[in-house]
Amino acid sequence: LPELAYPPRLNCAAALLTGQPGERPAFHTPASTWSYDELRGRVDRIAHVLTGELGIVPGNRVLLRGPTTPWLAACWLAVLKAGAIAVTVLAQQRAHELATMCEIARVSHALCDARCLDDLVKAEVPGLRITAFGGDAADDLLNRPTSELPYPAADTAADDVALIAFTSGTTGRPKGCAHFHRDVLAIADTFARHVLRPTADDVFAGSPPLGFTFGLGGLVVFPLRAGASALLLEQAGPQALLGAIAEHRVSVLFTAPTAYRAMLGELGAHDVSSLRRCVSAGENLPAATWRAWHERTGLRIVNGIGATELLHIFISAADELIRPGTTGVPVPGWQAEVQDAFGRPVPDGTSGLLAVRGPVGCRYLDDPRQREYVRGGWNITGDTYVREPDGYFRYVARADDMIVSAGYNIAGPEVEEALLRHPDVLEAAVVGRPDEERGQVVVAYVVVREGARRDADALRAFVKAELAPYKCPREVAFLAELPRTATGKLQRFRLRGDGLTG
Ligand code: 3SK
Repeated sequence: LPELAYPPRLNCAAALLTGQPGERPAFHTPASTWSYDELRGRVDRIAHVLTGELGIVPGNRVLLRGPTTPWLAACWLAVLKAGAIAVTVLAQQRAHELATMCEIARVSHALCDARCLDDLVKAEVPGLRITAFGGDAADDLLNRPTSELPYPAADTAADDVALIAFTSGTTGRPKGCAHFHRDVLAIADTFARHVLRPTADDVFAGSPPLGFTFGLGGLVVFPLRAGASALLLEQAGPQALLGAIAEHRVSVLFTAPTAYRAMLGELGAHDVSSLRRCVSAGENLPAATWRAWHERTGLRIVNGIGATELLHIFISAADELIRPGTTGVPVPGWQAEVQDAFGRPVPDGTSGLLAVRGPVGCRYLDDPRQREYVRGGWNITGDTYVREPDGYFRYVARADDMIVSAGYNIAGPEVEEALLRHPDVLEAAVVGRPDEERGQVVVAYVVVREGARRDADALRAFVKAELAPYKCPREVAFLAELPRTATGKLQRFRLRGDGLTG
């Protein structure tokens, strides 16, 4: 196993911004390029504003919200460089969700792209100090009076918390995962270094947002650690990705299986000859998708499984080691096994719970579910897996009630809670139904109050206003009652088929 020996005092943002030639590109957008010198200058200016005018001190939790832009990435780096803790959330998340996350992470400040301020303001987080960036000059972080001097990085310990990332829980309440400064470098020094093997000439791009650690790693941490560059796209749908790959000569692509399938339908005359690595994670990659992409492009997709709890990918394979239909083998630095419910390894070829351990661990913020995730020194990811006799890990299913739709993890109970806030809804159960295109789609079963209308469109619109749109049920079916056990527990498994009608 490779040694990951970091010094006891470590600021990962300073480490990620050191050593690259100043004139080399760091970030591109469709319209501009930031050199490493420009990036370093902007990060330092922001860090001066944070610790000067905004009064942020090491350990403060700072919410970051916005579409994927170099400004958002620079804010993330500045927060860490100043020794504060970055709490990244998705631009699509609504006021209700933001309020919960701010409460869990005890957020004191927010840096928010001026275009998505509304929901954050609506969240009415007590005492939250919101600063906009990217908007009109008066409010812009970079247009505030500040020192032009380099910003000396905060003297953080390697195991000081650098970031808090959220994952939806099966009970609906999101879980905040704390990760250290050394963890940020560890994901680059394990998965990226040993599987992607990037060079300074690589151009990274992809669809996952920076509020999802899949995107944070693939579009910020990995390229900077390699002295490479990243193309940051606000719109990163399959069509936009294909255009951008050709125009910017993208060489390392991060996206989900759904996007690979969608891009296959659009490949046409698009030139993808610059691609060297295509990474797929976020949901299981079917062998058929891998083969179709390989046939059309000659490229071997690097499949991987990662988790917010463990920051990034821990099982994968590259090049000739890739075996379609499997996820791969533990990334150097990581160990994995398949266990039974009592934490005992099961024989190869038998399905069980995936258990992993390595340089990054799960640390939920004040959440009893920590005891379920970390057992006997292993992280139990909640996935059912088989290890084949040759040591390759094959995905079977999610072990819990999470719905995985187009790469998004969606907790059914969270959607149920949103539905139950509608005055017409008496009971609700939300499950994932298998779907060829998206892996699963969200389906809601609803019992309405007596005399209330059964209006599926109205309920869908209601949920869309409460939660990020990707959590909105594709279908709402109405039942007279929900299936329950004798003790009153909801039997979700009975709803997963198509078997019930109202
Ligand atoms: O949650 C995931 O699926 C994931 C995949 C890759 C990297 C990071 C994460 C959180």
